[in-house]
Amino acid sequence: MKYRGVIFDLDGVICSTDEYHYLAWKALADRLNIPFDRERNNLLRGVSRAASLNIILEKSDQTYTDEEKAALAEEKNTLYRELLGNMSTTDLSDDVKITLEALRKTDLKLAIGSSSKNTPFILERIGLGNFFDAIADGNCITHSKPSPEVFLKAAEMISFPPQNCLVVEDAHAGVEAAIAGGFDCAAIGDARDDEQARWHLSRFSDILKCLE
Ligand code: B16
Ligand code: MG
Repeated sequence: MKYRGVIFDLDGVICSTDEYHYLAWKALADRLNIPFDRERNNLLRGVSRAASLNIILEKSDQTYTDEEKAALAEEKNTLYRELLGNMSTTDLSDDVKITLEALRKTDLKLAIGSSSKNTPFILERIGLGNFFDAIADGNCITHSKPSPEVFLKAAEMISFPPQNCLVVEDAHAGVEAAIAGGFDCAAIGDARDDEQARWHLSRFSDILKCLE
């Protein structure tokens, strides 16, 4: 088998925290009277918190100082973490759970490659705190997707070169990051039809077909 490792994006792939990101950004945008909807929200997938805020503020007539932006990002994160607090093991779908269990029985190394600084908290909430062989996340990178940094770090952690790792992504920025890093990418959800991806998944369990 070509692949020795699988690197999963977290938000939108392993769990649906993307909905909580949307709700928290929407509440902030509404408070600031900035137009924001689900379509615009898709631009934030895989993008760092600070870069996401800048995308939202593009639709504002006001300018914000760096201090004000930091406070707004903090406000969103507080709201987001409140929503995350309600998550539990029931937020892991059966499709994801059963597939991960099947993959765990193989020799494949399994890693997370996420832009989120909340990754450890989320994994703990959904009962996957000790599941993965390596976790590369927003806390250990300086460039967020579409830079390949987070995936390269994950590959380094599991000691396989990009050519032997499959990245699973739901964001166009993430697919771009994977390709830039020399990885094959399996695209799902919002990015499913991304032409740069090698595989197009209708559901998480379709990963098994890429690994045959
Ligand atoms: P945080 P992923 C990304 O996670 C989200 O898709 C993106 O919407 C978010 O802005 C980013 O994490 C940073 O998240 O504010 O929790 O640090 O898709 O790369 O797993
Ligand atoms: Mg994602």
